[in-house]
Amino acid sequence: MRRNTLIMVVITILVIASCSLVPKQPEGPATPDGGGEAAVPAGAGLSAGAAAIAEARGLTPDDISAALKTYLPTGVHDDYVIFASGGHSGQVLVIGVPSMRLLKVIAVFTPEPWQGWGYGVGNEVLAEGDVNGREVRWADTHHPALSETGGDYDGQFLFINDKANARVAIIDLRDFETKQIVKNPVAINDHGGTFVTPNTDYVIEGGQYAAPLGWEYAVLDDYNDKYRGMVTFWKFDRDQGRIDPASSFTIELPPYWQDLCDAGKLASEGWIFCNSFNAERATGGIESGNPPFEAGASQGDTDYMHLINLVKAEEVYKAGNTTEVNGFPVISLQTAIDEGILYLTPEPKSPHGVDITPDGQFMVISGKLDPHVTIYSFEKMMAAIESGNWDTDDYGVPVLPLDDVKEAQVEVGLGPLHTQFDNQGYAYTSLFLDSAVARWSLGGDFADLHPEEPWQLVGTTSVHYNIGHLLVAEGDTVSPDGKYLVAMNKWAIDRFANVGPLLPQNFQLIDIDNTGDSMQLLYDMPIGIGEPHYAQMIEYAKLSPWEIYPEIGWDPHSQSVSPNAVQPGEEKIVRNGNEVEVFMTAVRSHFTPEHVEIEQGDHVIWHITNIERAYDATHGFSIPAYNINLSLEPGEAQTIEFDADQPGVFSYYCTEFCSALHLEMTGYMLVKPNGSAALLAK
Ligand code: K7E
Ligand code: CUA
Repeated sequence: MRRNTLIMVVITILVIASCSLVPKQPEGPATPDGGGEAAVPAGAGLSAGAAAIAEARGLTPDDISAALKTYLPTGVHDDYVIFASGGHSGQVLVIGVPSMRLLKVIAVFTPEPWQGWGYGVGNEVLAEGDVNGREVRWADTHHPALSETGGDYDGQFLFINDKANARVAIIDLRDFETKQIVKNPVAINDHGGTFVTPNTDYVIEGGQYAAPLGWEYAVLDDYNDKYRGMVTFWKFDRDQGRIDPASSFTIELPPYWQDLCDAGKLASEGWIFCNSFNAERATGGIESGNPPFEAGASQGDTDYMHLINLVKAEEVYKAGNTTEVNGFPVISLQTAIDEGILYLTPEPKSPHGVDITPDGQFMVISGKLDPHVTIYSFEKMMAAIESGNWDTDDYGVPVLPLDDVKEAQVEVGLGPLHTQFDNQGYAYTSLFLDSAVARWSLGGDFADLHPEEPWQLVGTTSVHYNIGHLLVAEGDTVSPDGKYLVAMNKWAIDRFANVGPLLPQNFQLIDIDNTGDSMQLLYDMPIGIGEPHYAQMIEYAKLSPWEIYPEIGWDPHSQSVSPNAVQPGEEKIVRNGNEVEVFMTAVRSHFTPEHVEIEQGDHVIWHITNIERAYDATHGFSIPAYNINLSLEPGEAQTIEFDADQPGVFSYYCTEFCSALHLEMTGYMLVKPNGSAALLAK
């Protein structure tokens, strides 16, 4: 590994040296054929073989350096890992950086056969996400949030929301498995989640489309009175690795469409910020001659950023000053106003998201219909609250005047959406309409880190196409790493081979570690499942997942040894009336027992433990016709239950090619037809 690194460094130096001899290509929108740039000149410092490849492919020096920057020889691990939402696949994607290799798809809200998720195991977690008793086995995941300590990723847990049904899931990063799903009792859909407070005391789930709280009914004519927004604070119990709904609460908000939230940190710790759109409270109805939502919700020049005092809200909740919605404590809008929990301030033109600088001093908002980002000062907000100089909205919520709280505005380009930060005093904003990323300079304490004037556009780079979120390595924490930026592009169009009318999304890796103004595009990665919205990038060294489960007989759900663990030599089948209990082990290359004889109508409880201690020695277990399909990682114990209602002969077998004798890793489940035992006895 050390030798490989050395070789890489030497090659990189050679190539960089050769690149500097070539005039830099002007940056412009890429042409679909990707042509236009000169091929690498002969004698540019490459070996004869490499030069021949470069020439045959028409590679430019930039192409070659991009290839080298992302290439990892076999066995070399990535420096960073991305956790990306899987969009409406309901799952989470794990991607290595800089290689952009897909490392894993984590099953979350949706059954995932290769992980045995939802086919005998995982069902109880999936069932926690049932909505009003109905099975909902998909989700529209939007915003993953890594757990934080002191405002920095700690690599322990991952949270993610389901916009479609207002649910939140928790993934334990010791085994990358989903442990819990909570359904919001107050809201039927969400968007402003998940985000965590700096020590992960709370997981934030903000709403989106206003509706009567508690999934109630009210006609749209009553929108102003009966429809409401909300933000829920889920208390996280780190020891249990679970959200504790009994210590969680919601704040009722006006029926503006809360969009995204972010937790204050350092200077602003204890406060929460949520942007919103449709402060117009448009209710649509294009078919009745009303302005469509897209027009009605964009009439006004401003919407409202919400400032929420979480410290005060927690006090009020703990004092019991709440009402109940579906049995869940809610701080009413009036209480939030009376107690100084909620303030508003204008934000320009249909914004999307609020992003807080690493020091917690500034809140960045981009109006989708405004070419600027607007930067707010936390200090000025606090002073404005202190001064008491404000008007109120229709609901009596104080509205802090924009001029009192605004720090700066930077014109960045068309369709600005989301912003992240690096370690050199720059911010990066995605430009949906321009299909570009804008880099701009921060002010305040960051002004010393870069040569430019504060609050200035420094440069833009084109992406392909229609970028939504972007992410920088640890770029939403108190200490961003810079180095890499990933553009999460909504459209791919011509970037990849045509695979029919439904196209993948395009993640583009950009090197932002260059000093100066260049941002080099390195790599395009197609995302062929769902539409990822947001992602976070964590240093790989911060993760410490298990290689195998800590002890034989481990139950991943409880993260402890299962009382039903089966040790080698303890395999057996126990009958108790018409209940049959199977105690089975799996190891290369056999299940014990290999014959399971039961009778039609028996209730079967089947315990199975993978007793392997070798890294990667996973066994599968499937029973045909009974819809059972497990993945048993080394040490893992699982229990499945079913009624043997179908007689016949069923070969259970291992679904992982685990050894040379994997095909022999099988057994017979013989289900005697009803009454046959009685017949034989005669
Ligand atoms: Cu697609 Cu954050 Cu849900 Cu923006 S969100 S693009
Ligand atoms: Cu175990 Cu194949």
